[in-house]
Parts: sequence; C-alpha cells; structure tokens
Amino acid sequence: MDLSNARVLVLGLGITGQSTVKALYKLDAQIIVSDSKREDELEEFFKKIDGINVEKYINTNNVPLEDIDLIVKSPGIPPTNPIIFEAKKRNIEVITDIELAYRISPTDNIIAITGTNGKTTTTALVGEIFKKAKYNTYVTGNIGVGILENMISAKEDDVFVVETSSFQLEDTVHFKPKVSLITNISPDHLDWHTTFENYVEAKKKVFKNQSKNDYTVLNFEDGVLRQFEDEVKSKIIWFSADNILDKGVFVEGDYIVIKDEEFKEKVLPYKELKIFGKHNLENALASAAIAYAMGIDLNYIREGLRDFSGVEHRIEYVREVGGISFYNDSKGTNPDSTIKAIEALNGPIILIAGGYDKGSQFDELINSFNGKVKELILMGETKEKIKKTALEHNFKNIHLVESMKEAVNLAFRLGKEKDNVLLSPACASWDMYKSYEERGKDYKKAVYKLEVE
Ligand code: UMA
Repeated sequence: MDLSNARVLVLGLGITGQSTVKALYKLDAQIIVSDSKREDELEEFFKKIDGINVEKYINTNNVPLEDIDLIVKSPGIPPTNPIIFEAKKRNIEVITDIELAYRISPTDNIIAITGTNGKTTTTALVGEIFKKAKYNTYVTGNIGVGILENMISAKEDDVFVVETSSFQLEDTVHFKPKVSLITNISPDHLDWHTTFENYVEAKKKVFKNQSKNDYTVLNFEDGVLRQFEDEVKSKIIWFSADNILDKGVFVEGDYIVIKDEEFKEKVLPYKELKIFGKHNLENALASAAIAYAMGIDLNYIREGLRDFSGVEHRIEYVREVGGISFYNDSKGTNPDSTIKAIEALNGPIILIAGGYDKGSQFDELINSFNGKVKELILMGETKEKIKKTALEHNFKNIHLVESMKEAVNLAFRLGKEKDNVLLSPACASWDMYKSYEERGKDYKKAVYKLEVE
C-alpha cells in the first residue's frame, strides 16, 4: 500500500497509536495525531515516538478533516466518537491497525484468533507451537502488542498470530487471515457495539474475506457458531471437547485426536496439558486445529501443547497462604469468562468480582455459583448491580469493598483451609485501573502481603 505523502490521522495514542505512528513514519506518510487526553497525560506516547515529526490535535474534537486521506483509529474508540462520526459523513476511510497491517503485510501467514473468551490463551499457545516449529513468530494484537510494530519490518515467511478483538475487526475491510478461529461467542462489550447482533457481526469479519484456500476453526459446541456454517467460504475445522466428530479435532478416550478424511492421529493425552479446566481443553483443541491447518508437524503440536503453562492473569495460580489458594483471573472481563474460571477450580470459592460497567447482565453468573461460590466480595462500578442480581437469586453472602487491598484482606479473613480465593471480576478494569494487567498485578501485590498470624 503506497502511503507516501498521504495525510493519515492516527486517532488514539495508546499502544495502537504508538505502533501505528512508527509504521506510518516508515511508510513516508504525513502523520497527524489526536487523542482526547491532555498533553501531560500523553508524555509517554511522545517519548516513544521521539524524532518523528507529527502534527498534533490534543484534548480536542476539533480536528480539521478536509485533507485527511485515511484515519487509523485505536480499537477502544467507539463509533460514537465525534471525529469518527464526522469522518464517516465525509467518506474518509476509517480503519483499525489490523487492516493497515494486512494491507502492508509481506506474508500470507496470518492467523487471526477471536471469540469472547479464550483468545489470549489460545493466541499464546498457538505462538508456542509455531516457535517450536522454528518459525519466526510474532504473537500480537489484542494480547497487548500493536501488530504494526512488527508488521512494518516483517518477512515473507514470518508468522503472525494475532489476537483480534471485535473492536479491531469492526473497522476492517479487506483483512483476510490464512486461518481464523472463533473460540466461542456470548454477549460482551454491549456498551460499545450497542447490540449482541452487532457484536456477532463484528466477530464474523474474521472469516468474511477468506476463500476456499483458507481455514476457519470453529467450536462445534457453540450454538451461535454452529449457525455460521453456510456463511463460511473457507474450509471449516470444527473442534469439540464434548463430542467425537466425523472430522475435526476432539477428545476420544484420554486423547486429543485430529481426524481428517484419510487421516486420524492421536496428538497427546489431554491430562498432559499443564493448563486446566474444560475451557482450556477447548483452547488446546483449537490451537491444534490451527497448527494442523497450517501444516505444522504433529511432533511440534504435541510439544507445544505439552509445554505450555498458561498466561498471566488467566486463572493464574498466585500462592497459598494458611491453606487458602489464591488465583488471579483479572482477564475474566465478562460474566462468561468468570463462569469458566469458577468451573475450572475445584473446591469452595471466595469470589472477588465487579468493575467497569459494559452493560452486562449477571444472572447467569450468579446461577453458576451452584453452591461452589460461598462468599462474594464486590468492588468497582458494578458492585451494586451485581449485588442486586445476587439477592434476586437468593445469594446473600455479599460484601462490598472499596479497594483491592480490602477485598484480598477480607477474602483471607473469610477463608478456611482448602478454600480458593478467585479474582475474576466479570467486568473490565477501566473504572479503577488502566488495564486488566494493572488490576491483576495489584491483586497479586495484596496477596503477597498476606501473612499467617
Ligand atoms: N481515546 C480517544 N478518544 C476516545 C476514546 C479513547 O482519544 O473516544 C484514546 C484514549 O485517551 C487513549 C487511547 O485512545 O489514549 C487508547 O486507545 P485504546 O483504548 O484502543 O487502547 P490501546 O492502548 O491502543 O490498546 C488497544 C486495546 N485496547 C482496547 O481495545 C480497549 C488493547 O486490548 C490491545 O492490547 C492493544 O490495542 C494492542 O492491540 C486490551 C483490551 O482491553 C487488552 N481489549 C478489549 C478486551 O480484550 O476486552 C477489547
């Protein structure tokens, strides 16, 4: 894509903005940057792009759009943003970084992983498998790395394993991965997408441009995904943790199995996985399916699955204090994700939840407690909303707190030997923290300060 001398507006100056500016500089574009934050809040950004000449419009919606050729917007910026709204009225093309990355990509080896839950773990696991197979692999995207950072200097044989969010997919046009995966779909980000239908449509964009030479990996057990069959033009590989399939990746007896028309192979006993819970088994099956689609040798798939020990902030074991085990699931940013964490742990749970209100409903979450969650500690913007839902479902062991430290100390006081304390907020972090990583680290800090008297 030739952007030399094109006037490109970079909207949003966080992780995405930084990598976009660096890439545009190498593409010889004229760079205009804008963010709703104040200049002093963007010090870090300007330090990171030091030496690059940009025209800036900070802390204002008043950005002259007359001669803008293209806008690359950060995924978190909603469609209701006045600059986006005005640009669309003027027919200025607005795209996200994954679209620009696709347009400049020298490699066909793009694997795009989306879904409501399991994206991060699966992206990291697929990355492990490709690294085992000695590919120069970039694990990137929503996992915390702007894709353009590496795409700008990528080579033809490089592999990009990209975690793609619905926010990123929504503003794509030609984005076409070699292999796409949707792990599962349940309501999330309704404040941004307005309706579940819009959210699902954004997710579908991961396979929309794929052709019959590409692959789409889908979860056979997900009722929404099962309905996509007729819309997918690429080859579908189904995976299932519950059923033996005619074709696909599934569990048979003790083994993870890959089965194709004239091929059936045991990959490894699923009990050898280091990541636990049914949802992680699904992540492993999906990862095996992707690697198989990309022609990776079974031995590397086996090794990758066997050695992978999970990612930070996803049901991460922190430590045991006084016989109580503490788990950090700060990446549990929607009710479904928290339900999966509850299912994955054995034994009684003291749950710490609550956070930024994305418009989620919490009935299913409370119903999933099933006698397993014995105490509920709530913090953040949604604490009253979750409390109200819990009481409606007759769950009464509720405690409201103001800080993470208070939550952890209270959980410790309430806990008994063999209990699990689980931080899995079912909400985003943005009411109290910059990111789920910051929230998870704060939790771990409080847990490490605990002492048995
Ligand atoms: N901003 C504006 N105007 C607005 C809204 C925001 O100028 O109307 C500015 C903010 O002031 C800020 C910048 O935009 O300076 C932030 O942009 P962003 O929210 O898109 O954040 P990035 O730092 O670019 O991080 C994004 C993803 N964040 C979101 O989608 C919210 C990161 O995913 C991702 O790792 C990163 O790009 C690299 O690809 C995080 C996330 O929470 C983990 N994702 C959501 C999720 O997983 O649920 C989708």
